[in-house]
Amino acid sequence: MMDLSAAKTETSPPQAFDSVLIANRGEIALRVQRACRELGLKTIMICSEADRDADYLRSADTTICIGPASPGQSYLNKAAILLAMRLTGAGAVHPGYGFLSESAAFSEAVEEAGAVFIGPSADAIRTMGDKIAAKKAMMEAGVPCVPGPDSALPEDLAEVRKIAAEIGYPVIVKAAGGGGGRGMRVVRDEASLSDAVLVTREEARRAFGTPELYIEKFLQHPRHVEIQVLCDNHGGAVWVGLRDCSMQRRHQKIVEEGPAIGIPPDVAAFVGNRCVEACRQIGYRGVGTFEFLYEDGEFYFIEMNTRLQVEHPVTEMTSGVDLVRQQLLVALGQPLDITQADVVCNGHSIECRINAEDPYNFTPSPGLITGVQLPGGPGIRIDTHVTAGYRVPTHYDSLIAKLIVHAPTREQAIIRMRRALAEMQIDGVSTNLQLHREILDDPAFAEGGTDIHHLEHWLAARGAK
Ligand code: MV4
Repeated sequence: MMDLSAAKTETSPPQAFDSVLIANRGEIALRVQRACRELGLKTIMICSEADRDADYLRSADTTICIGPASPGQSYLNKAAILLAMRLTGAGAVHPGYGFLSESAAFSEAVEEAGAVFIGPSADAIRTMGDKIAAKKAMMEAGVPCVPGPDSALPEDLAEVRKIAAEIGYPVIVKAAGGGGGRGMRVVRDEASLSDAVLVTREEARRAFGTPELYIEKFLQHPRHVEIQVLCDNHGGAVWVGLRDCSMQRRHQKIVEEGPAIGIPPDVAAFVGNRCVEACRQIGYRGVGTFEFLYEDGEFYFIEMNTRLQVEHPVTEMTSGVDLVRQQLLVALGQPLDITQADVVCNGHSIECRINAEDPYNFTPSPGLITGVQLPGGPGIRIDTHVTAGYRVPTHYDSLIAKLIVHAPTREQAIIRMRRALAEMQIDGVSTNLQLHREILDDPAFAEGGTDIHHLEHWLAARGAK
């Protein structure tokens, strides 16, 4: 068992804990549980009725079934999770990604119940959830943003026309409550502006409970490049390299890699340092990701994610920083034991998200996994909760494994990923393994630096064959 006395005396006394409730499922629940184990923290895993027989739950010290399969009644059910916390005496809650990971209300409820929410403050979550407030905070901190006002669009359409004309078409109208690709509309000319604003406003009102919109220059061929940050509760903050997540389909990332190639190190360092400065200004705590569009050598901030991300292993492989361990240490009140100078990224890492889905039409393929063959050898990491005999439930995301490789160069990482994908086999359900093999053989991917539209164009061409 870890000695928590240092954490207790160093910082605000109520922070220390010796058990963590993992409010998530699947591979990320297992990832968090592994980090807890290494720190001597007791683990409490919640599960739904659909997950209760899964093998990965047996690695926890305690498992508690909190409700039916439907996410609203289990992994999104705040009251049920708070009850599980109380019943098990959990000292902290790790939300993983998705589900309640970016719910300010949940983090507040956890803290009101006397436990530690492993993540940033409810205030920080709320600010970043409001995309206008987030942009305003970033502009104030000197983080480069997409051209456009850092305020809500006025109701008056003549005013809106003036703002759009100043930015220059094409523009994009986005909902303040949106994010991740939800609630946005591209506007190519003034003739389509007012309809686009009115429709997006109504959608926003319905979907996000607020009609607030903002407007930006629409960038036509950017890459999606993101910067990982890590902050403690004592003013310590570092950025931990860049990832390129441009290989996506319908806002679902398929392949991620780090570092983002072709970006001059001084430019990356400049933007990384602005992100760290922004974190200090807003009193950010824990891990976070600054999402940028990168076009013609320039960075443009779009959103900040206040959670641990699916693709965090890419950064762990290149930097050697265990981000989940760091999350736990920060939540325990410890100051970061690394400075920016200690963060040195080496080599290249690529992650393939292995989904149980049809490799051509992308529909989910739940069911019984009858066989699993995992690749191994140098530079291979697999984050998965599945084994032969595991049944992929119908109710959740289709991610069943993350295959991550690390090698000295990008070229070698690609060769290693091809080799690993050739070794890997999953039987019983359809997976996108074959899709990944084809992507890794795509000459444009091998060249690198493809934009956010490349994969969808490539898929359309593949489908036409
Ligand atoms: C944009 C954009 C172009 N210009 N904003 C989509 C998800 C959300 N995070 C923001 N998104 C975009 N915002 C401006 N001003 C293009 C996208 C976008 C995108 C961004 C990242 C990754 C994939 C994408 C796919 C389509 C559109």
